[in-house]
Amino acid sequence: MPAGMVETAGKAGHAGLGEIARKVERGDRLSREDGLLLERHGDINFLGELANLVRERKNGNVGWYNVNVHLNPTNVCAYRCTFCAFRADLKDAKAYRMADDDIITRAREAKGRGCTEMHIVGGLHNKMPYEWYRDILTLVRGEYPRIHLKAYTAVEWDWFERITGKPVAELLGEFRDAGLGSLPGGGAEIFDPVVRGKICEHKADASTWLRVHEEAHRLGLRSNATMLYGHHEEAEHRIDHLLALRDLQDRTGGFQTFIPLAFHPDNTRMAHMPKPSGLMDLRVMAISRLMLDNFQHVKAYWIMLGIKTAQVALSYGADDIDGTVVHEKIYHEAGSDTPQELQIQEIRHLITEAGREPRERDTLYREVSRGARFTDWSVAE
Ligand code: V47
Ligand code: SF4
Repeated sequence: MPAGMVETAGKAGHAGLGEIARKVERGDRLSREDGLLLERHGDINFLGELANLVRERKNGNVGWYNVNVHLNPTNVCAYRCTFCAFRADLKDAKAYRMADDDIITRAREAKGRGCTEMHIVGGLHNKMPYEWYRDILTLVRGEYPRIHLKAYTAVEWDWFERITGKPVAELLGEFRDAGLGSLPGGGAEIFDPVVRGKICEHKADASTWLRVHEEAHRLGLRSNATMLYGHHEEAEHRIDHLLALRDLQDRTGGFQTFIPLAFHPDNTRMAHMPKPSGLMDLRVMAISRLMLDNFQHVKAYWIMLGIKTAQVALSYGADDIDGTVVHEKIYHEAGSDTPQELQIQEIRHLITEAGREPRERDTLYREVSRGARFTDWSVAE
């Protein structure tokens, strides 16, 4: 164990921390008790140093980013998560549903910007059949066949199952034929049933969320995982959430990246609550990196963390800051003040300034090279 870590473990003042540092140094798995000890007694320097060790062991000095675009086809949603500033009822003034032509325009824009990925998520529209969601993929691919479609969270897949009566494996297969490339990690929130009942009582429960991802992995589709923190949850709920993800990853190996999501209270029914602090953001990032020993990547989603924290997070466990993220709506409705589009040069500069080597990836973490024209891109197989 590097000498500095013994010192910071000592300063943090709990005998068990030294043993945790030794385990991380050896590459041993941390237990639930270790996770709780880190939550309760690990100081930020100690957590950061340890998480950085794992981050560099797994990803060297690379800071990954991608060039992507978001599509939120509708904000009409049958559910009422208390943390959601995005949703609308069908008749609300702010309710929208994108027309096919608008979707095609977005696909054309994505092509013109050289995007390698479109991230598609939205509300659970109570009047639209599942075919509408499926055909969005067909429309985008019709316009821009090369783009990777990372589409629909486990909550949406559960909704499609409910409205069609078809098993999720069949739906995933059908959507894959329409162009589905992978699943985003949203909808996981916090798995604990009591906290989940407070913040998203209608949503697919933990076992359903995990089952959908397991089915996707079984079919060879990769997916991401998230955790929403900084609301009603306690340390033990965060640790148990991470352990449930780690268990599934042991069985399938299908997760690519983990993304901790900081709660943004503005314009939500939880607007009275404070935002998680910068310190909490870094602590959750570091502890996630330490507990998820079988995840290759941890993402500091700059849209939600803010650019400054995302930069620092690259030394607290994160190896990826996501992308240029044009047209993101979910966080911006909830008070995120990051610019909606961060240009590539800026992203590369942010990563370099953080002491990391910027590297563009596609959704599946293959390195992307650009030709003389930015829109001429290829991936290393
Ligand atoms: O599940 C919604 C969160 C998620 C708020 O897979 C909020 O690469 C904070 O999952 N405050 C959707 N969080 C976004 C998501 C995501 C983002 C970036 C990359 C990937 C990926 C996935 O957004 C929801 C929920 O947890 N969310 N409202 C809010 N007010
Ligand atoms: Fe609907 Fe998703 Fe918002 Fe929940 S978080 S209300 S499921 S749009």
